[in-house]
Amino acid sequence: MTSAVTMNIVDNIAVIEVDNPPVNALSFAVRSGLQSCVREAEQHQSVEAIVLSCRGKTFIAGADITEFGKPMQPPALPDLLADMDTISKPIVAALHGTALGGGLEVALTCHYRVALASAKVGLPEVLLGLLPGAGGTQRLPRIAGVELALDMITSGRKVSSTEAAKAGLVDKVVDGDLLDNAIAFAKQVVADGQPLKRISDMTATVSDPAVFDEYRAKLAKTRRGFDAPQYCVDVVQAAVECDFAEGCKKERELFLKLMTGTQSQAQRHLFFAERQAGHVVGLDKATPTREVNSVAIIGAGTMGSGIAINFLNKGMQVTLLEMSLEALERGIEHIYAYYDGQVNKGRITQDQADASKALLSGTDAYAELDSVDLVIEAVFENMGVKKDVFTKLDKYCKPGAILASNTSTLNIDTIASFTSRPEDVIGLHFFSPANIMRLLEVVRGEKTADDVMATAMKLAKDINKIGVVSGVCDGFIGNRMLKGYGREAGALLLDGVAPVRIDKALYDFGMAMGPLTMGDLAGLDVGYRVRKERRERGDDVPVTDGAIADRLVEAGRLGQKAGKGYYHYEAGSRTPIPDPEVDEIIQQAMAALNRTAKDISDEEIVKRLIYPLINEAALILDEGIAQRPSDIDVVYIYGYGFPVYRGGPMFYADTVGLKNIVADMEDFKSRYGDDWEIAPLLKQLAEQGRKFADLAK
Ligand code: T1G
Repeated sequence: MTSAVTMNIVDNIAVIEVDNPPVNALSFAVRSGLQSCVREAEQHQSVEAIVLSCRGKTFIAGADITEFGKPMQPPALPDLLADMDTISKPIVAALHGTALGGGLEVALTCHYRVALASAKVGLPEVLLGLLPGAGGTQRLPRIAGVELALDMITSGRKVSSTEAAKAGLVDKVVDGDLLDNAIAFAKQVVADGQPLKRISDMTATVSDPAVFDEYRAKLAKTRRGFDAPQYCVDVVQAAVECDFAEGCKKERELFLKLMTGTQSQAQRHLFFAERQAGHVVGLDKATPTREVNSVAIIGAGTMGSGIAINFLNKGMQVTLLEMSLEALERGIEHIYAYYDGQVNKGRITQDQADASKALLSGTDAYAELDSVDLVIEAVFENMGVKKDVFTKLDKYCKPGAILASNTSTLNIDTIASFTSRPEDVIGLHFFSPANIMRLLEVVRGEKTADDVMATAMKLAKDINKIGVVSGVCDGFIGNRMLKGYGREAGALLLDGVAPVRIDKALYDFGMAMGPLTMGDLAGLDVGYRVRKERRERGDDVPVTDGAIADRLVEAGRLGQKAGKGYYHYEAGSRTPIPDPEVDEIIQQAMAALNRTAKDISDEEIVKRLIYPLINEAALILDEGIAQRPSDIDVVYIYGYGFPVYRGGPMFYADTVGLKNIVADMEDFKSRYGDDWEIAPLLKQLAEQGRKFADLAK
């Protein structure tokens, strides 16, 4: 027994209880405590059966991820479970909360499972770049069938106790007191005197062995570049083709291979990075938050209506304000169409859709916003328009209302200065589509109040976003870093590298899509207007900046929305098709700028796009715009399609080695000029042989 695991004997039933907050992870103390308690119960004459339960909010939620990468103190989980598998007395697991990973593997080693109706079970190891490493890949197919096992293990999804019961994974679903029900179940098992239901004695069968290769082909598309999902299929197949011991050996071999690989280290880094992002440096965790039950969105365009859906989904009153009644109607129709689509896809019921729609109202009168708790402005990216909006908000909104801007680049402090309450002003930068993308940049103005920050970070969690704190600068974190990425894509075009080669190199690196396809998706006219405005106000914008993109826009090639941009798009299709007209435009631009084609490798293409992200991030960290390197990883994973299995730009930089990056950048500087000026922090860390991870806080 240890403090984390205790045992009491009640009416000849040994009740073993795990108490290791916050999620009863299988730390060394829990593993050793479980081993000693189960052995003691086996030896104890009066004990007829064992119930395994947990205190707190959940049954065991998995191995203790903080122990990964460190020497494993015995008993390792597979050894503990092998021990439990020899117990001759019935063991009943009492499941509540989320029995996940090693927690479900412990439960599967028990002979029976009793679960609260609200409980969920799952094997999410694949989301950490791993596979279940303690018999889960061998037991789950045996008890629940190969198809469900493949689904759960390759997706990592949680399954409700009701669905689990249907599959035979759970023996009884109960309401009311879980422990009482589990003890009663154990007593009944003793009374029935049936042979123990040991899963390792069962066999796993599959009706059509082709299912494995079908899964491999599907995962090669949906989980492109990830190793773990493919290995998950291999070990489930082993559960069918091998005996239990052999299958466990195969599982162990592949588990250790993944555990020591970069992909899992990257995904475990992101697991903690997402959670760390929620901690605001310098903000007391006890900072009170303001009540937010009603929200107004200014602007009923694509962003405004997408933002509105986030809050409607949380059951909040949403008022959509738009000066043009026609645009207001369009915005409301867009939102209604979203909910109708969700019903048609079977994701929500008609009643749920109607309830969400009922929370939505529209107006063109600012005076009607006098009682809302939060306003989010999502109007045209022009400071004059913002000034008009925030002046009115300051006039009509109640004291204490939070006034947020969804601006993607404009200065939040300037926007705050249009009001008499700059402490209530904050940036909430959503990413399009705003109801789908999980990233939310929370831009802290110079005068933004602590409780407004705390409220915004809590709100992000409430609407299932990942809030990342950003300071005030042009482009905040993500878009500011994107500038160098886009600049180099343009430079490579002027070096005679074809659009399709640039995009393929970055797609093969793991980006969701290449930079030029992304430009066509976002619309080339956005950047065109920004460069035009900057040139008109006399900013120094190099002629090479947008040299190709501007010519494309002037030729009416605005991107996907125009059916053509860097690529041609057939009507109704998003598939980019190389277009000779674009090649012609590139040739003209090269001639006009006296540029000649260069022989550039795919490796250099990737470095010339990814290293500017890393370099700009170093400047962003140095200026205190981002709180920590891992926050920048979260921004790029959740906002820009950076490959998850590379952990984000900063984690990736550490795996490449900062010294190597600086050396390449010095070479690029000698060949391509001052755009390759190396950020002082990057140079300093490289010289000191340090990593970005050393800056974590
Ligand atoms: N190990 C260590 N710490 C963990 C943890 C874990 N498995 N899970 C959560 N935490 C910490 C988390 O970092 C946070 O800390 C706090 O608990 C609350 O988490 C052999 C190898 C269970 C659904 O992948 O999915 O078993 O920030 O904010 O929103 O086959 O945590 O407060 O300091 O997420 O209520 C498999 C991971 C492991 C489950 C609860 N298990 N956890 O969500 O709280 S690998 C998992 C979750 C494994 C075996 C293999 C969620 C949750 P802090 P939280 P939540």
